[in-house]
Amino acid sequence: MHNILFTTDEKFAQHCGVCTVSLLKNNPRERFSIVVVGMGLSESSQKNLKACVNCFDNAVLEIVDFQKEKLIDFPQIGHYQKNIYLRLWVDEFFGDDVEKVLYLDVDTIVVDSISELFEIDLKDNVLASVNIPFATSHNRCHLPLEYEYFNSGVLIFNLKQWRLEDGRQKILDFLLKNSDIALNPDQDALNGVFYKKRLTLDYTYNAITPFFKKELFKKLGVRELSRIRENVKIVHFNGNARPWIYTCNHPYQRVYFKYLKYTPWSSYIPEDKSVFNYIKKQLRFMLGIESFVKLATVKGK
Ligand SMILES: [Mn+2]
Repeated sequence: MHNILFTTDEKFAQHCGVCTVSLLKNNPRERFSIVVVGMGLSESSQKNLKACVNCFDNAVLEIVDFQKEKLIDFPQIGHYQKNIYLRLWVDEFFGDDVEKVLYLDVDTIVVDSISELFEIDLKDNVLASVNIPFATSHNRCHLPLEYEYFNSGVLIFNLKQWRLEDGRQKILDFLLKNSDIALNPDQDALNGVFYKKRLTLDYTYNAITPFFKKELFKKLGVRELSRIRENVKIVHFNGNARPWIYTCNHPYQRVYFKYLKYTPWSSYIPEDKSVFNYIKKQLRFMLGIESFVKLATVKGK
């Protein structure tokens, strides 16, 4: 049984459902115990999320209502809501016997088997995560230059080590000391605290938006970029690349909508869907002003 953690608010419940379906569709031979943590999720969202696993016999989904009082000591930084911190209670959402938990941001979709992730020996590392190429965030999280900065949207927690090291307290200490500079609060803190105690996963496990842009990450080289695009396992719609917004031209937008069809939110229509915007979308490619690449094939069962 593999353990999965999602944290979501009401607005992202639909995307959490889509990600859940994508995970189960592409990993039919694995068994999953999924925990979704939210603060005051509506009855209908809870019902809908549970319905997402109904047509799969390899998963159970449990919803945990997080008590907001627990967040009292955590600083509110920038425009970020405090609910970004919920994942830090990962040790409380799973039993004492659980050693490994895969945390996924709800703005991701799984498009291939990720069974290998659960076979990795984490040794005494606290985390496993995926680097952001060419990141320039070292200074603000006191990260030595010889270490790479990682994205916190896909994380494997080694719960044994997390408990041993009192991960949540260390992150809180870091945030209280650095609240003026932590631009991406939780992500900066995880980097700043655990850079020596984490494993690096391949880019294909957290393919953030720039991997699908024509001009960004070019320095990685054509071959490496195609390898990542062709072998992607988890697509992360971070930044402004929101596939549920119609005018987004991310090549995996249609895959998002494919999995949406298997959720109770299947009748969702983006507010900005119109003939005018359809033409605009196509024109951007025709005029060569679209920043996203167009892929001949996309993954995802
Ligand atoms: Mn994200």
